[in-house]
Parts: sequence; structure tokens; C-alpha cells
Amino acid sequence: MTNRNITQQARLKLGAIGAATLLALAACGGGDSTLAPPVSMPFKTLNSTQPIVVGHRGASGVLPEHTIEAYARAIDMGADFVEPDLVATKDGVLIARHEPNITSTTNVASLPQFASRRTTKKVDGVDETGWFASDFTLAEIKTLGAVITDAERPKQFDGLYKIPTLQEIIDLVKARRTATSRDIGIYPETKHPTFHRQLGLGLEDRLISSINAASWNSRTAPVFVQSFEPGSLKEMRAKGLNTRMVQLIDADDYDLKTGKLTYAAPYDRPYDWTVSGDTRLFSAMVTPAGLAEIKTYADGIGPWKPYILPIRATLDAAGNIVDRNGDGKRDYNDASAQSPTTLIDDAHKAGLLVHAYTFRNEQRRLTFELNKDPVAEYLPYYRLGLDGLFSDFPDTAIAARSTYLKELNR
Ligand SMILES: [Ca+2]
Repeated sequence: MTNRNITQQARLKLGAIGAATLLALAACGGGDSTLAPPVSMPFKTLNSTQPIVVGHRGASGVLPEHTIEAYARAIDMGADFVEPDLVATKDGVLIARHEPNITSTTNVASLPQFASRRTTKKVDGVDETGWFASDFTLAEIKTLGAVITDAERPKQFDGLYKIPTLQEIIDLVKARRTATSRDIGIYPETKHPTFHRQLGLGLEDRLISSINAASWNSRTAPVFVQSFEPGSLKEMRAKGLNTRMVQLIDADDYDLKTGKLTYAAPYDRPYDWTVSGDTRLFSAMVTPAGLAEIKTYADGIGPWKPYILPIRATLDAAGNIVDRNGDGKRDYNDASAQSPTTLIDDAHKAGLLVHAYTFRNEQRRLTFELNKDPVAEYLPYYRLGLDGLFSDFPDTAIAARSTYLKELNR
């Protein structure tokens, strides 16, 4: 390639300002040999570094979630962090599960020796029936097999992999850090902290203890600690946890007709707010006042992604969703991402990182304009300066990030 071609290509990529800079450089130097390579554009992230990819429950799109195998696969796919959700066993060991109720994520319901453990418990104010991690010792938990929960995902690995402890996940990540020289980290979440505290199985002290034992209790450690309950994060900060922390921000659903998020219990507010009589909704957290409050105890927010790009459908004259893809159904696949909210900018102004959840490949989860391409979903978020994201398919997130890096000449 000639230098002339480099200049033309750069002009196309950079737009007027970048091309003008290159032309000025060429004019000053007076020779082709002085031409600089295309100028890299800056990241819009809070710390001006590339956005991180978090393997959500591991590579949970392809292997049963929250298993060593799923975390290892996420790391192999290029994830910067792996995300263990934490619940406690009867003997007080932190294990990786999305819910205290392990009915849907394990084969426990098919094991006759545990049939009598089936029970009903109130989780965040809602009665749930099934098998609960807190009724099993770690030794018993280790006899279970993990299963994949999404019917569209591969089932052939069901029952083959065990439920890992937090310690086993830390050991995996440390081994992979050494083997790859990559800066891989963990992104643990305290799950239903109030529920566990009421059982006498508080998660916070146990998590701090594990992080201390790993020599990772610092701001520069490869650790983000996350929770939906502010009280859990505040407790850990008060007890000496120095890692970066992220306040998760949920909602119940979206109304495709209005493009607005909806708030129904138990996804209306953090459960510790419900217990303490605080009647605000999760939506209070994304206001300037809410962000300023989060900044007093956390380093970032983890919003559900429609807080950044609201999703809305087109309506016909009768007020019904238009079946834009012509499949006879009127649903998410017919809706579109709307103009972005100011949340990323507002959070950055408050000094907070923004890590959005959750990105998934399945066609039923993609809006109309994405044209069935899951990579395309990530790009507007990266371009807005999102600091990181959670994906069930870290390889897709990395592929999209590579596309984005090329846009920035990086
Ligand atoms: Ca449709």
C-alpha cells in the first residue's frame, strides 16, 4: 500500500478532523516517510480504557452456567472477567448459583435421595417451592450436576459438571492469569443478601474473607463486587472491603408500547429498601441524586441495558404493535432501540463506571433493526462510552469490541 492510499483510507476512517491532522503532518514533513499512522480515536469510557467484557455466569450461552467449565470457556473466549453469583450452603460455604433455589439450575429434582428436601421458602417476599442451597452441605452440593436453563441452548452437557465454590473459581482465575499473562478478574455478586442474613448465613463476611485470602483486597485488584442491595455493598465497605464495587440497577420489564421500564415486585426496588420501608424504585438510582448517593459507597453502576437504550415498538392506528418482521407475532423482535438516555454521561459526570447487562445471542432477544445479528447489538453501547458489559456469549462481545476498536483505529 502506498502512503497516498494510507492518507485516503485515513480520511475515510477519521473524518475531517483526523484527516486534516494527517494532511498537516504530511505538509510539515514534506515527505512520505514522515506520515504518521492513522491517529487513534479516544475511548469515551470513564477511565479512557477499552470497555471490559464480563462472562455472565461464565460462557453460559454454550455451557451450564456457573460451572468451572463455563468460566474456563469464557476465559478462552477472551472475557476480561468471569461473573460468579454467590449463595451460601448450609455449612456456610459460598458457591456459585444464580438463585438460592437450585431447582432449575441443577439435576436435584431427579435425585430420590433428596426428594424430602423439597420445601417452600420466602425469597424477597415471594414464596418459592423447590430445593435450596442453604438446606444442603457443600458435600451434598458436590453430588449434584449443573444443567443449562435456556431451552434454546445445548443440553448435552447437563449433569456433567459440578457446582463450584468461590474458592475454586478464584483458583481457576489465578491459574489462568499465570498461564496466559492476561489481566483476568472475578466479578462476584452477593445474591439475595437480606435472605441469607435472615438465615444466619450472611454473605458479606464470607466474601471479604475469601478476597482477603486471595490477597485481592485493593482497588487495583482484578475484582469488582456487585449487588442489587445497597446495604450489602455498604456493609462490605464498612467492614474493610477495598475492591471496586458496582451497584446493580434492575426493573421488572419493559412496556414495548411506551418504551418505558415497568416496576413490579420483587423487581421494583432493592429488597433491603423494601424491608427498611424505603419506597423508592430502582429508577431513583439513575437520577443525578441517585447517582451521587451511589458514588458515596460504590465505583460504578450495573444497569439493565434498556436504561441506556430504551426499547419501543411501532404502533398501528388501533394502538397494537406492528408485526414488522411479518412472523405473525407482535413482540420484542418487532421493536427498536430508541435514542439513548443520558445515563452513561450522567454516571460518568458523577465519577461512576457503567457496566450494562445482559447481552445474549438468541434471535428472540434481538430487536428488529439488528437484522438477526447479535454483534450489531453491542456497537451502539460501545460507541456511547459504556465501560463494560455482561454477556452470555463473551466471544460475540469480543468480536463486537474488535469491530469497535477498528472504528477507533486501535
Ligand atoms: Ca413479529
